[in-house]
Amino acid sequence: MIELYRKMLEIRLFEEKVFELYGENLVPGTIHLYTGEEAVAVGVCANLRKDDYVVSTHRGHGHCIAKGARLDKIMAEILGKKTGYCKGKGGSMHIADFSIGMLGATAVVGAGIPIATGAGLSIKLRGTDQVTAGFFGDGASNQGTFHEGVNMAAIWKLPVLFICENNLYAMGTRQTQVMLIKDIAKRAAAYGIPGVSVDGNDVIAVYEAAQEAVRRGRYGDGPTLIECKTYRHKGHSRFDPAAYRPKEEVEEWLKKDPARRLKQRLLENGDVSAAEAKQIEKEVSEVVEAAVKFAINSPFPAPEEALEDVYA
Ligand SMILES: Cc1ncc(C[n+]2csc(CCOP(=O)(O)OP(=O)(O)O)c2C)c(N)n1
Ligand SMILES: [Mg+2]
Repeated sequence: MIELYRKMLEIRLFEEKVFELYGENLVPGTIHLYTGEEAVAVGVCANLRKDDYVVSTHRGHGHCIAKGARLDKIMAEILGKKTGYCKGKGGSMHIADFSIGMLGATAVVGAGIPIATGAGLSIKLRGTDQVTAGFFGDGASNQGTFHEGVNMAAIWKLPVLFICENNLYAMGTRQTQVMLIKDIAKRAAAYGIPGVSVDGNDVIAVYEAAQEAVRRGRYGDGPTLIECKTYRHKGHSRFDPAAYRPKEEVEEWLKKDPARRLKQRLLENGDVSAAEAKQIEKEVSEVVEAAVKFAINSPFPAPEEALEDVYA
């Protein structure tokens, strides 16, 4: 549980830095922060092995960090530096690291779902006991790719965890405006697979749901749909003030902050003392600081490198 807390904190403090650096005009392109949703990535990825796969989204920093990617290389990538995961040419929404099973992110909403299915098919064809976790939003679950990707994984019993991060909004559109159902997990019934809705701000609840889904995947029982109910603390992207959200709703969700909740639990159970919690915070913030330093001091790629690593 302490490790889960540390990981959530890593994502939180890392993104606070990204937000700051964006304000200083050091981040090319836009950013979509994961702040408030950390329990989803951390609870799921804590069940994964290094050789398991993750397919991410436009809101992907948390997935990368939870899967074990290096903070300094993610930060360098976000700042467009040569030392970044994609040599600074991918940026915030395109971080990949095949050596840890991070298959990458995509800015195209819903496009990662069939890729997760494809990774599941590759596992089945190779006959290993790996699994794939594909993350996507509530908005993405309304795309045709969701139906196609989940149905195919279901009929072929592929080892895929479909993780729907239901943060109640797709940009400024509320879930209730575009769906007549409340629980997206109910859609699993249409494909004959298990679907569960969990409190996505409770890292232990997410962990336990993912544990069962991973077990199913490894034993050849097929995919699972897990809907994690959560909330993004910030707007959709950097410049969205999120004026479409009622103030009381935001306040309600801020009270359910997943990192603070776990810290509270650890303190109440006596698993960590206040001093130990402080020490963890200090250590994490030092790692994040080092990542920022590394990224800022790294060079940009040279103009003549622009067409390298491009496939045609
Ligand atoms: C195919 C496609 N349509 C629209 C967009 C513009 N867009 C970017 S993010 C987003 C909302 C996605 O919402 P959701 O899937 O719930 O993920 P969240 O941002 O809430 O994490 C939209 C519509 C896009 N990038 N790709
Ligand atoms: Mg959403």
